Amino acid sequence: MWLPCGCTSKAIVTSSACPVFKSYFRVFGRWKCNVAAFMPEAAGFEGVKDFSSLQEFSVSNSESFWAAAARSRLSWIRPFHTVQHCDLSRGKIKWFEGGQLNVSVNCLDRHVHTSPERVALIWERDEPGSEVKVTYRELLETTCRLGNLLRRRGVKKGDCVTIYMPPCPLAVASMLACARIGAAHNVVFAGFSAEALAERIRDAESSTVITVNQGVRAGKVTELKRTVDAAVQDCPTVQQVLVAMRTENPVAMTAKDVDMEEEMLKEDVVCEPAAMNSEDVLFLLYTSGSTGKPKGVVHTQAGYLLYAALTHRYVFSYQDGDVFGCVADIGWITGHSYSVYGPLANGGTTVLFESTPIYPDPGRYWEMVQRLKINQFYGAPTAIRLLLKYGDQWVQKYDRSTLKTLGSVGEPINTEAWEWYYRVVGDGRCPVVDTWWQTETGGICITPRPSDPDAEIVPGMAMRPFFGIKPILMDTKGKVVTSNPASGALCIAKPWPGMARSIHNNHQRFIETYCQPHPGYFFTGDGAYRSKEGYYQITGRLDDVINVSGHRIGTAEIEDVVNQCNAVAESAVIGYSHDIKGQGVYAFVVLKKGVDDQEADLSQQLNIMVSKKIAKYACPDFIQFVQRLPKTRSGKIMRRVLRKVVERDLNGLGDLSTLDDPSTVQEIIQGHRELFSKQKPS
Ligand code: 6R9
Repeated sequence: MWLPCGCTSKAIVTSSACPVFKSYFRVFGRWKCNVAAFMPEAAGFEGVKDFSSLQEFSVSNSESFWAAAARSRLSWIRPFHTVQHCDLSRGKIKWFEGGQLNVSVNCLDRHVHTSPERVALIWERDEPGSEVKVTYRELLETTCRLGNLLRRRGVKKGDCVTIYMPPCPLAVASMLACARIGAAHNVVFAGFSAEALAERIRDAESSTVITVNQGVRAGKVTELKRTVDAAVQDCPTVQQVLVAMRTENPVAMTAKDVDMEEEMLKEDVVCEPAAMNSEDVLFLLYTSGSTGKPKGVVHTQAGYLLYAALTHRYVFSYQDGDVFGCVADIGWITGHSYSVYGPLANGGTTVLFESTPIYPDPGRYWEMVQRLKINQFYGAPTAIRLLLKYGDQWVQKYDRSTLKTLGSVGEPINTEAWEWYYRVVGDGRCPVVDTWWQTETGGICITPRPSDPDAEIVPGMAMRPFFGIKPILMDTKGKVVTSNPASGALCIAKPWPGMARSIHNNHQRFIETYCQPHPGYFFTGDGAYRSKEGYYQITGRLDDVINVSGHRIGTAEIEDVVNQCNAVAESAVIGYSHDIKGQGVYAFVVLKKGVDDQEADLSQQLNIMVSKKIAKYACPDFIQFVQRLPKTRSGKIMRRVLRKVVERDLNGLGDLSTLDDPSTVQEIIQGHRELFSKQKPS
């Protein structure tokens, strides 16, 4: 399971094989002599002469490194007295204690002082060519009005506001308005169903929800407000729903609803920022784990913001004046860190992408790059694989000469997609950074850049740890593997400021999931391979989490829904390798005795249930009805066997002697063949 996937020396792009790295070297080569030009704080770090020694310093002198970065890159209301106070084995993580700051001031006010008319947001609306630019001054004013409105309507420091909106300036203003008044936010991806939304609102105990009347995506209108109405019925804590208008179509308003834009007009454009402690909660973001219940990952103020800002600047070589194009939805951590917090903390210009890669046609991204003059493009392998299939002409039609860095995130990027991204999209000019990280890590942890300007980049490998990150591999006996090459469970040996602090209302689950598997280390749940050069390649999850188009979903979450169907006795869901989505969802379903529903009807019913209770992306691509599931004598479903059947690796079925009844496997193999021959995945 930890095998390196296709990393051959043939695929390695070295500086000599590839002209981009030579030119990169020429442009940035000078900092080799002057590391302080690259990172001003480094002038005060003893013995730091080049990138490698800076990385080493950041790990071995992490307190000095992070203290210097926090002092120079954040604006503090009150300085911190303790850099870090952490004990990973007990799940205790505190950074910059004693310090007070306001995240919205760091993202807005300080830039308004220096360049109020600089563009903060470019809202790339679904309708191509209708982008809206928002300056720092405008974004601050909108945020203040909204902050005042929330305060007037009773939202207090420490409350948690749920935001159910597509990427748009008002969504960003909502996040920042919460930060301004000291409330936490809980952004829920606007593709989630009413039930999934309700579960997250309840767990976050929100009394306020912010939404829009309707969403618009790929030319289609979605009834977001109606979804909120349905969700709120099951959420006794909700007292008010603020509704903004994304389209001109009026929607039915209930007694709880507030016309957000109308009310904002009544508010002042100045809003006193709350002084927040470094370790107060900034936001919750729900993500999937290996149980059926999503986890509300907790991030706090100063450490998160600093880490998002530093990674944004250095991984992508972001320079002042650049236009940063992260196409992730704000409902995911990538949207939080690299559409909102990182770029805004750096005073950058960031794109909010509302559409899809193929709307109105497969040239959408590159037409946007040309029109908005995007300098850094950050997207997901699933989209790259999809676009690759449409052919190079959709890319070549457009001028991409502004591009300087291309980024990839969310799942492993296969060599073919990486090469296409590099050669066709980037014209062989732009470094491609395959960035590994998680909702829990807050920001990018393993990435080819920053590194020495002439350092090689290997396709499909995240490669090198970011500043302050010390990755290690654990073997199956729980011992740290020190040799290379090696495979193992990926852990991080030291705390860093951007890491999650807890799981909302369940700190014990935080400890059990991340701290206890390998005491003293942060356990990521991913497997990795380390090459003989010491480069990391992520090989996938080790737990029952699958990754569909870069979106995490727990197999247990899907099973929970499937099992709710009256006709279903039990089920087992696994991920399988999918050409475009990275992983697809494959469900094995055992029906109750005596059920005589048509399988096709049942499949459709199950798909509807999953999309209604979770989201469309979680729907099974294949549903195989089976008589029995392979189980051990103690009754545990052997998903390993099911995976091998679907991977057609019958030689790899392994030891079946612990199975209660090995003949089930033959039935399943036969059923799988039949299903594959008659059904195309949806
Ligand atoms: C940022 C984000 C995290 C999981 C992570 C891993 C997978 C993310 C990856 C990658 C291989 C990369 N993942 N980046 N796998 N190479 N460059 O995606 O957060 O939604 O929490 O997912 O995604 O399995 O553990 P999140």
